[in-house]
Amino acid sequence: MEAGKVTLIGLVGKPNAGKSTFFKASTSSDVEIANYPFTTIGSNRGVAFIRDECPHKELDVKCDPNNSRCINGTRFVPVQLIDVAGLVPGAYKGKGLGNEFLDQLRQADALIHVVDASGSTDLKGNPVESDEHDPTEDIGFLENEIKMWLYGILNEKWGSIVKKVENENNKLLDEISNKYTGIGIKKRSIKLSLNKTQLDQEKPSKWNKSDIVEVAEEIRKQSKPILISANKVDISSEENIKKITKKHQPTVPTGAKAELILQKAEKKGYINYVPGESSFEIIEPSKITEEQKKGLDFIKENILDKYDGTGVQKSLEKTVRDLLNMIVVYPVEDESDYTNKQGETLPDAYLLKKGSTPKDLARKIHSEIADKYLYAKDAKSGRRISDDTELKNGDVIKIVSSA
Ligand SMILES: Nc1nc2c(ncn2[C@@H]2O[C@H](COP(=O)(O)OP(=O)(O)O)[C@@H](O)[C@H]2O)c(=O)[nH]1
Ligand SMILES: [Mg+2]
Repeated sequence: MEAGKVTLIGLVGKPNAGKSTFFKASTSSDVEIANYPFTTIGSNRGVAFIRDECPHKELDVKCDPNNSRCINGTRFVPVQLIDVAGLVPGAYKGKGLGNEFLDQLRQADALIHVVDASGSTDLKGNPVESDEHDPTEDIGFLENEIKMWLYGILNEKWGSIVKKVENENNKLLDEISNKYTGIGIKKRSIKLSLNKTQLDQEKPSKWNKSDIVEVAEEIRKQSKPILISANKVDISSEENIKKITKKHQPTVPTGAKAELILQKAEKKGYINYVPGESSFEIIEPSKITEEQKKGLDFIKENILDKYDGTGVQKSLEKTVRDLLNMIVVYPVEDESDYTNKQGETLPDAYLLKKGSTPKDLARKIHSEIADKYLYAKDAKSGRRISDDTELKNGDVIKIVSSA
């Protein structure tokens, strides 16, 4: 993992599915962070948050968060979100906004596919009679677009790949990795994918089109894992939600518009509500109109109670925790009082892949600290830990380096 690289989630889907609503609901909450590690963030790029229990409670200290925020013992760890340009069928052939879409896709670590679960928009996002369109069609369509894009990159150079492998004894893995370097697909993902297909890696000249497509599909699964937000639950049939969930895992029933409405009501001081929670409290019933009360009751009954929240925060957290397999780790420089050089307590929270070691954490902080890594200490126990220790969620770690 590169130093300072922030996890990036792409919101994808056809027009009118609710991507921008989801984006706004995840990136415009009042949770501001002082020094977040991103410099420029364009109109369709924002910061969203993953919640973690802040170790300050367990350690009985007061924290001074720096790259994240702590609210009532919950740490909000930043990730980046891109609202990817609307996707239309045939994007991989350069149709519509295809190329812009693919360029943004390239940068994403994982995707949230926002699906209009109500079936009231067709495959291109045009409004149709409610429930006329089968939303499960959208799932295959999006996977196909990405798969065919990856296939196209390989297929274009297949002749030269074959030559390099069969005449020059190069490894197929290396040749395919070279073709995908610009897309940020790791060699490890390609290796896993190739092995899974059981195709003959010594004889790529024998492969037909469907073999290359099969490899592209495996690489898509490895490098761009997808979570589905079955959006517009407020106007969707339960049957549609079930159908989508059956076809794709993970799927999270979502009400992006409801999330936005709750946040607005919270900002106006009508309710107490924290994004991600499954309930809210009306602060002053006399302040809201009968109409507003009805709207809030509808959201409570049909979304929050039924699906345990609006699903927006859950989609983000499931993507990071379950699809990307990430944990939160807290590096410190003084393990006796959990501070950095400035004396700030538990200043930073980093997302790392499960299975990461202390050296991976060092790499995430700064390449120089990794290069001059000596050893690490678990601040909670005060003990030195071995270099191959797998870090756990909530660990507080001191890296000792000669940097
Ligand atoms: N009923 C309902 N409408 C929604 C929901 N989320 C988004 N919409 C509506 O769907 C339309 C398209 O939303 P938008 O976010 O612009 O979709 P995008 O084209 O995918 O970015 C707008 O009219 C939204 O208000 C939802 O959860 N429920
Ligand atoms: Mg939009």
